Amino acid sequence: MIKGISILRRAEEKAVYERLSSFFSAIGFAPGAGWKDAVSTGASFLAPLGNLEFVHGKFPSVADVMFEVTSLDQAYQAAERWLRANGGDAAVKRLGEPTDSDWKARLFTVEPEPGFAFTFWAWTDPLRGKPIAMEGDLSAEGMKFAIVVARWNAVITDRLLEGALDALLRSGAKRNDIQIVRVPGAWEVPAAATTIAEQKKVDAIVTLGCLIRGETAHYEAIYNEVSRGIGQSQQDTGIPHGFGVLTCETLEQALNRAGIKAGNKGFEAASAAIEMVSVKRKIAEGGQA
Ligand code: DLZ
Repeated sequence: MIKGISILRRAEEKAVYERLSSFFSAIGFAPGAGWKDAVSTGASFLAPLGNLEFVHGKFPSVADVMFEVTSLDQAYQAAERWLRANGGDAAVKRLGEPTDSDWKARLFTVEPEPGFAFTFWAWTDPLRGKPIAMEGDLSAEGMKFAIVVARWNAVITDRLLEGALDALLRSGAKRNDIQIVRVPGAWEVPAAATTIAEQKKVDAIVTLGCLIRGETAHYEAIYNEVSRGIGQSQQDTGIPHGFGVLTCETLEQALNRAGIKAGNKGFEAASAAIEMVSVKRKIAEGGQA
C-alpha cells in the first residue's frame, strides 16, 4: 500500500542545505519532522497532497518538481523577498517571470540555489483546484501540549497515553514540549485540564481516561460530567482539548479502543488536538481555504 511520495534532493554543502531549508520555510511550507543522525541531516517539508505525473505532448518548460499554491502572487513575492535577502539583485535573477500555461494556470520557476530549480503554479480560474474547506495540518513542530491522563483503569489509560505520545512525537512535537499530568480518575480530568488551559502555556491539551460501566450507577454520574467538563474547559479557555476518554460497557471494548482492534483513542485525540491548533491558527490569520 503506497502512503506518500518523497522527493529527495541531495545538498553536498551544509550551507546550501540550510539555504534551501530557509527558502522553503519562507515560502510557507509546513515543516515535517526531518531527521538528524550520525551520518546525515534531513529537513522535510510537507504538502497536503502529492502526485507523480508522467507527461506526453506539449508542455511548458518547468522544473521536475512543481508545487501547486493557492496564491501565485503571494508565493512569487515570498520568493523574491527571500532571494533579495539572500543574495540581492544577483539572486533575484534566478526568479523567472510568471507566465500563463495552456491549462488555465500561471506558473514561475525559481532557483533558490543555483542548480536547484522548482516551479510554482496556481489555477487562474478561482474555482479550480481550490480546496473546498480550510483544514488544519498535522505537523506538531513547535507546538506545546499537556496530556491529562486518569490512573483508574491504568491498563487501558497507559495504552492511550502511549498512543497520544506516539501521535505527538511522530508529528514533530519535542518530548520536552509535552507535559504529562496524572490524575486519580476520569472525574478529575476536567478540573486538571481547566487549570492547565487557564495558564495558556500550552497550545492544546489531550484528555485521556477510561470509564467502564460497573454494577453501580457511578458510571452514569461520572461520564456525563466528564465530557461536559472537558467541553466547557475547551470553550471557556479557547485551548483545543482532544477528547480521549473512553466510555465502554466492558474491558474488552476498552482494550479494543486502546490499540487492539479498533485503533487507539489516545492517538486519535492527540491528532485531533494538533489539527485544531493548526486550523485555529489558520482561521486567526484569515488564511485562504
Ligand atoms: C469511582 C470510579 C468508578 C466507579 N469507575 C471509574 C472508571 O471506570 N473510570 C475512571 O476513570 N474512574 C472511575 N472512578 C473514579 C472517579 O473517576 C474518581 O476518581 C473518584 O470518584 C474520586 O473522585
